[in-house]
Amino acid sequence: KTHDYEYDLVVIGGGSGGLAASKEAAALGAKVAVLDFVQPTPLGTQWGLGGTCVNVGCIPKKLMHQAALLAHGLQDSRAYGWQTPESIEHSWGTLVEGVQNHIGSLNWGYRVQLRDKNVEYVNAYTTFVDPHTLRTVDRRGKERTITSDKILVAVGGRPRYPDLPGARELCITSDDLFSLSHPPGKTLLVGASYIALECAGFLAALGFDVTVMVRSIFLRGFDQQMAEKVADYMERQGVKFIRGAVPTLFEQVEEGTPGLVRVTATSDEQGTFSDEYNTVVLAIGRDPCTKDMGLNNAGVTLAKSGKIIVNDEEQSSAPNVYAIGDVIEAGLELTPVAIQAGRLLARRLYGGATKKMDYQNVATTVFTPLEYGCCGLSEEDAITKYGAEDVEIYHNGFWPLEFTVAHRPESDCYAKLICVKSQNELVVGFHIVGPNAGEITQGFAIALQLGATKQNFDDLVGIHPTCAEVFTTMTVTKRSGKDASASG
Ligand code: FAD
Ligand code: NA7
Repeated sequence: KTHDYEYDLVVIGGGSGGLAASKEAAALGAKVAVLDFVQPTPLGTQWGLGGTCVNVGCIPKKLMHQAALLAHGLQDSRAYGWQTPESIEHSWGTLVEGVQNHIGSLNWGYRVQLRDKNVEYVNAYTTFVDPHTLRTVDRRGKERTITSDKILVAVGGRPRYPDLPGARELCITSDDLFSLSHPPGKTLLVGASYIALECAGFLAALGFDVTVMVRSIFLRGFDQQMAEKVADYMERQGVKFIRGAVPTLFEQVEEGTPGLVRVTATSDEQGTFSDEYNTVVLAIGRDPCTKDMGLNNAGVTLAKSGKIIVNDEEQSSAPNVYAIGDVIEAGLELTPVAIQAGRLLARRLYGGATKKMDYQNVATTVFTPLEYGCCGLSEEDAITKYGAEDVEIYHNGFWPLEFTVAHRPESDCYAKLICVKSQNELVVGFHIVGPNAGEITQGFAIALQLGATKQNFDDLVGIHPTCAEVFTTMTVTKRSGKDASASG
């Protein structure tokens, strides 16, 4: 080890992955700094330490999802005897204030943690000069050169803007939505990723007029039967979908908060058409923050996507430069994945550990009003991997007990297990659309990690009455063609 460098490890990016890695490395005795800088959105939105998840991702999203669940609860409440008025006002301002206050306390907490753990925090934008040398520029334009033995890139990504007139000037993204100072009003979401659907879901539940413009399919990469179920439910809850369409032009009709934007779009079916919205949220994917970082000065190879190519130890083509989180090619864009990869990397670098990050069987949940949780393979991927003949799919609709009294539909919720016949019905895919799918999926994920078979699920005794117990009593295979709808 060369002792000429100022630091053992400099982490670029103070988000989920970067903070976890830096704290772990410092705890193991390394001299560590974290360099984090948030470039404002075109609208000027900015935030504090903690990265995407805390400020403009998981945390505000889940809190607004909770606001949506409460709306559903208020609707159901009358059937349970609560004399809730038919029409109740929702205050967007109160919601945003509550959410932003919580985020503020988290930002503060992260700074305190870094100080307590002896990680130096520098609030500055960082670029590479060479593999061991970084240049930082702070808010006031002050420059500094920093050298480090090892460098970890954990800069994440930011929402992509389409190259269309008016997009940057008139549209917002998830980076602006959760702190929007005024109610969004009539809203268009462009894109059918989980971010688009989650935002559409909570906005509709809060009472806004919501439309989603879908280019092709819902939730690319996810099980398509489940994706359709999620979209179906949203449609019945009042979300409008324009399918097979893309925007071509955004024009200001009225200034103000909210203003009015005319969106022109095209689709095969409708040709060119337009409508006006108070708010347009672009959710068409995210780009890694690698563009102007001088990664080529360090000899770091990027994929076509702009993401960093790493080996199974998160090491880039430059031997002393590592990368974790949303910025790596072929990773998973999820907070716990970034955290786990960061911790394991720090332990390998400074703790003599050898354990590598396992990207298999990572569970995830789409927090649409009716949640969709999954772990393992989609039906499509299972069939590609094992062949249709070797895949056995067990499925069941279910009617949550809490839906009955509230007169909610019997056909909303659905569960599915994907098994490999030739491997003793090893369960390789777990899927559920229903209340609390996130909580349910988290628990069952360990069964998939431990290699559970369908027999293990059958041997499990259920907890009654729950939604999760559906997985202990599945008998109907898709192949049989038998009715798998909820039996009440
Ligand atoms: P980030 O958290 O993005 O942190 C990167 C940091 O680096 C940022 O602070 C950035 O400003 C900074 N930075 C960038 N470039 C530089 C530079 N050159 N110099 C200095 N600093 C720089 N994941 C889940 O697991 N569950 C969810 O429910 C969930 N919901 C989401 C909802 C939304 C709307 C979004 C957008 C994301 C959501 N995610 C969710 C994904 C999750 O937020 C990310 O996977 C996670 O934050 C990635 O962490 P990271 O450390 O890779 O990067
Ligand atoms: P994704 O998963 O990359 O999805 C982007 C969505 O936006 C998807 O529905 C796209 O439709 C749509 N899209 C992309 N470009 C356009 C344009 N130009 N016009 C209209 N619609 C468009 O997005 P995220 O970044 O939100 O998700 C990040 C990760 O989360 C992802 O990698 C998954 O692992 C989960 P398409 O299906 O391409 O037609």
